[in-house]
Amino acid sequence: MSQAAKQDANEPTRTGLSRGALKRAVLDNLFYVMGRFPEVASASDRYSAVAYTVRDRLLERWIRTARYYKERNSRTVCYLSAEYLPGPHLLNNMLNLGITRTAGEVARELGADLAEIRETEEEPGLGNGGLGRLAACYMDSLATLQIPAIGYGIRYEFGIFDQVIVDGWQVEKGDTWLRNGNPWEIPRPKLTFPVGFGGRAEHYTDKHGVIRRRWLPDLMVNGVAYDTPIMGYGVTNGNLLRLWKSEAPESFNFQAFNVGDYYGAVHAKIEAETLSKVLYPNDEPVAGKELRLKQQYFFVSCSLQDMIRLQLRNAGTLDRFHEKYAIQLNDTHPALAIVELMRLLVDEHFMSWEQAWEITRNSCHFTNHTLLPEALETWPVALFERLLPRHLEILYEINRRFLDEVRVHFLNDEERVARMSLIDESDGRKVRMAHLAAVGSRAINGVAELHSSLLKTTIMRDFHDLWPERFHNVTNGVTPRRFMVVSNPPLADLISDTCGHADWIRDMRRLRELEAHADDAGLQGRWREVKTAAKGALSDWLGQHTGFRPDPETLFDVQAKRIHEYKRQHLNLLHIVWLYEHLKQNPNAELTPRTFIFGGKAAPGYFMAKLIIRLIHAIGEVINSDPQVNGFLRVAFMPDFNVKNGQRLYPAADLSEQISLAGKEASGTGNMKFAMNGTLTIGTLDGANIELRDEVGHDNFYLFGMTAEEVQQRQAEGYRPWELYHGDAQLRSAVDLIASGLFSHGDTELFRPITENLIHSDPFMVLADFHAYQERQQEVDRAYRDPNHWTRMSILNTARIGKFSSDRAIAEYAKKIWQIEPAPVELAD
Ligand code: GPV
Repeated sequence: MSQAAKQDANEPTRTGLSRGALKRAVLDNLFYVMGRFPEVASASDRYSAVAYTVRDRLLERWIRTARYYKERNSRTVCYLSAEYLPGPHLLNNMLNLGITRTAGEVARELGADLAEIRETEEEPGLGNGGLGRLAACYMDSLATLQIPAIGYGIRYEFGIFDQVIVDGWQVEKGDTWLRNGNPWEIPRPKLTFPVGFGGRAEHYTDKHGVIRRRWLPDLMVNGVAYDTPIMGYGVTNGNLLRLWKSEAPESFNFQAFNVGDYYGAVHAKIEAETLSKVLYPNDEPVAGKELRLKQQYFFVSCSLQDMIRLQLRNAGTLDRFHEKYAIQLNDTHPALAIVELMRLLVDEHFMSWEQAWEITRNSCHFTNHTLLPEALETWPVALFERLLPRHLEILYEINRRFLDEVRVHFLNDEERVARMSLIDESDGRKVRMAHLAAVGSRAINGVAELHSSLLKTTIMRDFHDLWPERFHNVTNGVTPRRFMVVSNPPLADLISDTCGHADWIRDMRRLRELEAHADDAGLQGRWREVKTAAKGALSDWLGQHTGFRPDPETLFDVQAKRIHEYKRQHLNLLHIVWLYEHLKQNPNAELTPRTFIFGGKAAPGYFMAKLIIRLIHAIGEVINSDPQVNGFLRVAFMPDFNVKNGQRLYPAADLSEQISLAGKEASGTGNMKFAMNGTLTIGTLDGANIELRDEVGHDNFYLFGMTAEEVQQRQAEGYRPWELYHGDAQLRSAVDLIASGLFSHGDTELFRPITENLIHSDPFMVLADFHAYQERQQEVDRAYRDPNHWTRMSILNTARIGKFSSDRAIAEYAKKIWQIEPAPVELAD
């Protein structure tokens, strides 16, 4: 035996990182955990055996971290989010542990293939889109920056639906991500908290003769903790993602047996378990759904009870709760935390209102993620009262004190008082969750410069007048670990090779070192090879899954995000239709061959979004089978866009479409993921696009369209899309071609809702921006024909994207919002 092999043999099977230790562990896990031997193991067994092997290694670090944080009683960030979209864990955890290469070798030695094993993994789709993915990026950066943090959320049994396409329509399929088990989570059956619903509040006299108020719920549910370790990259720190599953309390059955209502007991049990069953698949507005409010209260209450338990264990009192915890509310979905924390402190821990409010207001911080008025959460007071009667009383008391403050600050302004109230009295009584979040938080932030400044002048204007010091901006960021290193290893290797180090993975500003090589013919050649290979891989995947394999030699123009009218997939489509017509009329037109690729899910109840998916397919069907244009123009749709499929898309894109109407997209984060992978952007001055363009350089970004200010002005003047339609022959013929039935086998009804909407109301001003968009696209077309110039721009996009690392974003939250310091954990040997 060689020296190295001997060392390997001595390494512990559950923690060792050597090849020998890993190999033994995989075989061990296959045998003892999966109950299989290699010859009969399925791909899923192999995946699980490898996953358990990685998990064992995480656990060691994770438990060390937990012990260290506990000993130091470290200040801790508690990120409250109804959604998390972590994506597949396996490769990311291998990367963070630094064992990707060794693991690949071990797999080969065992006659398996890491690429095949990773395909087997089902991702936890516990979110809809940007907001949930942002939470996952932030968990990654918190751990990497060694900041103690717990992510709290819901362990949905069914995450976001799987999208399949049938005859060009989206069909939703239930997501059964837990079908084959989940090696990454550790159930904590003993760590449960009771959560009440309904009933009433009453007065009682405590043992000191003090009259107090309490809540007598009529339904109890238990929240059980499921923990997933989140490792930092290249550090020992491992944080905790703690998701709550709802269960019926055991006592249920017995109670019912005693009174003989067996059916009632079983029914109540099912109702309790329904709470965490399914994620609401709407990425923005969810109208008045009782179950949704229950979900929000359920996870918020479990999370706060857990924090209180930890603080009582460590400090014996709750007086310094706000020094121990920085609670971050990811939009208003967890805003009930403000009321629930008040209830727990006052009703259950007998604190005075004043002290409880001081603690609450100093613990909570609120991030807003949208300006869309229809997406601002409100709950009918009647529903709120039925589910949470005691909370409504507390909310009224918060409101009473708050409105007094407003009156004193702005004398004689009852209109303002009505506007700011936590209760909207204008149209049925409703609780305004954004107002609650603002009143109960120390800090309020938007997610891009433009968004944060619009917040102050639009939906949060009155609050900004009252408390200007509470307002901040933290521009979103995404993790380079997942969106570069895991998604695009050849690009990561090329960058490390060019820079002579891999430190950029934790210090993204160092990508700037690439700039010096942007014109280097050698780098440009390799850069193109990497991109072309990624395009080939994407083409193969699309070929297998849709039957259409795009030509990797064409320009890949990609729009991948949730389908929404404000994101304007239909602007992209109008341009494609115009191009098609143009090509038909000018067969000799000089044009860069292009493949337009779309991806994205529509909310199941969002009719227009679903029709847009249908239209993408309809246009694709006609164009792709028209030999007259096929050298130049193709349309593809990637079904089931999720984190895993996104990882195939970002590396392969030449052009990224970020074309929302200015003022509508709070930030956008896809824009960053594409640019990191050397994709150029065509985009509006919306959300983080503005900052992205400033960073990568105006010459390396295809800008078009109205500014947010121009949009406001135009709307104020009265926007008349039909005039644009009649005044622009090219625009008119593109719209007319859709209306003509060309793309619907002569059916002139199918797409009428889209064309009529554009001509007569066009709320997202597609027609107003069409011309500018088309012109910019022509410029893209010309630029792509000069490969050296294009590649230079591509390299510069990657080189200058450093700002958009979630590490930068989290460092800003830590400093400006949370006032928290890193707590580095050492891995002693
Ligand atoms: I509010 N966002 C989302 O995905 N779901 C929501 O419920 C809400 C916002 C998105 C915004 O639309 C994006 O602009 C933003 O980049 C993302 O949240 C993360 O901040």
